Amino acid sequence: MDNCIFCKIINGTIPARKVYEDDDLVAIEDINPVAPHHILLIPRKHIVNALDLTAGDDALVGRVFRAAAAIARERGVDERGFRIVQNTNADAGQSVFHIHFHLLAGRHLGWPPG
Ligand code: DGP
Repeated sequence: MDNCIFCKIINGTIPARKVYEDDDLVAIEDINPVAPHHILLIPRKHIVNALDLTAGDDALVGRVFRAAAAIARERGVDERGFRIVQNTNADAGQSVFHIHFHLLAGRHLGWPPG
């Protein structure tokens, strides 16, 4: 997608601090972290948000969750806990319309979220 900031990060046009990548996804440090660990897991495929997922993406979403858990383990925040968040559309605060999953950890995360 020509005007997608995350497509540009994935193809290297825009720099980002990558913490993990494989054939299906890229994980980067969020530019505006709201927790001591704030990683964005971004599928390489340009999917807009949860409403744009198809049955063919089921395994991809599973990959994202397993990669997030691996990053949490690697950073030693697995025991204390972490949160995986996907915002879809305006009320949820989605600002980048290429699906991504926030991995948040390193502090107490309140519930319900804001
Ligand atoms: P959301 O509100 O769920 O759409 O989250 C978008 C996130 O993307 C937000 O936490 C800030 C982050 N972000 C936006 N632009 C960039 C960028 O150019 N680089 C990085 N690393 N993160 C970005």
